[in-house]
Amino acid sequence: MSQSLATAGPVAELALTGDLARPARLTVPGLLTWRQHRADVSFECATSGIQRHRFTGPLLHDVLTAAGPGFHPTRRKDRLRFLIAVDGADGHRALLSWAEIDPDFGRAPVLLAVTIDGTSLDLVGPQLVLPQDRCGARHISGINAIRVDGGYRLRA
Ligand SMILES: Nc1nc2c(c(=O)[nH]1)N[C@H]1C(S)=C(S)[C@@H](COP(=O)(O)O)O[C@H]1N2
Ligand SMILES: [Mo]
Repeated sequence: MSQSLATAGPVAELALTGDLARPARLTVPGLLTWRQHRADVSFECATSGIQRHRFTGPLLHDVLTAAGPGFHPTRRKDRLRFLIAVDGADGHRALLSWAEIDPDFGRAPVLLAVTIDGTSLDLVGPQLVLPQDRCGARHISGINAIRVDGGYRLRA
C-alpha cells in the first residue's frame, strides 16, 4: 500500500449502543480528547506466553458514563443489572458487569486504549485493557461495538 493510502486510510469506528441516553460512534481521534490514563500491563496468553505492553486511553467508565446509561442517578443498587458487551471486529466478545468498573463497586481501572507501546490504534480501533486480568483474553483489540444492557427491570 502506498503511504498516501495508508495515512488517508479509514479511521476505525466503534458503535456505542444500548440503554444509553446518548449512543455514539467513537474513534481513536475522538477518544484522545478525553482525560488520558496510562497502564503498564503484563498478561499471560495460553498460546503466546507472557506479554508486556504500555497502553494509554480514557477510562471505559468515563466514556460510558458520558453516554448516559439508563440507571437511577443516585440509587447505586440500580446499576447492578447493567452489563457491558465488548466486541472485536473479528467476533471475539467479552462481557463485563457495570459494577466491575464502577468506582463504588469493583473499581477496575479498565481502559479503552488508543495507543499500544506508543503506537496509535486509529486504524485498528481501540483495545480493551484490564490491568487486573492475569490472562490476556479479555484485552479485546479492534473493538467495533460496545453495548450497554440494563436488561429488564422486574420491580421498581
Ligand atoms: N479482537 C480480538 N482481540 C483479542 C483476541 C482475539 O482473538 N480477537 N485474543 C485475546 C487473547 S487470547 C490474548 S492473549 C490477547 C493478546 O493476543 P495476541 O497475542 O494475539 O496479541 O489478545 C486478546 N484480544
Ligand atoms: Mo490468549
